[in-house]
Amino acid sequence: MTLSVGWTTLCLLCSFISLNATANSWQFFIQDQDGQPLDDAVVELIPLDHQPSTSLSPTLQATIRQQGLNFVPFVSAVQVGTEVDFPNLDRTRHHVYSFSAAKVFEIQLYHDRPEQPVLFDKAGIVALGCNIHDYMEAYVFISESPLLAVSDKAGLVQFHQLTEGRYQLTIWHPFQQQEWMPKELSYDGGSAQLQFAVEVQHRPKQPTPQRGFGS
Ligand SMILES: [Cu+2]
Repeated sequence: MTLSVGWTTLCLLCSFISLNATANSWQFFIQDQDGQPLDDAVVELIPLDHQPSTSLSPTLQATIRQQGLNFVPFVSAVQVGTEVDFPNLDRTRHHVYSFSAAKVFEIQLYHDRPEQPVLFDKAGIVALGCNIHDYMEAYVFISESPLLAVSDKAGLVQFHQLTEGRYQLTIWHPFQQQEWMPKELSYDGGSAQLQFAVEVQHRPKQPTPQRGFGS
């Protein structure tokens, strides 16, 4: 396992711990600046020496629910070409929109399920809002690479069946304090855990739902 570049200040703690668990896998452990596990961090690997195996490609469909007057999940990571469904599980109506360059759209006031999913056809980051509930927010990270995942409550992300070679690593979090500088990693087989720290400005991401006038 080798690393080929220096780390920026964002990488406060980077280390490799050998695992003997699953073969050909990388586990990423993402922490905040205080060493606490950080969820909702997107980890993107772009293979630099080969085309990603098609067996790694996710199904190009995803779902972001409107549930409990919030978006669930808060952060999604999808490959370019993914169709995202926005089912409304609440009894109130929502009006989902994005002004982000990667995808400008709106789904006018609706109940249940919108007529069609939204196609995310360009790489980038989309911030979602709701016209009825101003506090509602969520994010979609869209990548050309299928090697994408969002860290869980334990700050963990796993990639299996990796091919040996160089990868460009990007980590993104909606509350990050600085833009992440992509890093080059080299995978030479086996299994390992990689730890990275991201400096974030903590704030509540699921504020107490307030009644909108669409209620
Ligand atoms: Cu809403």
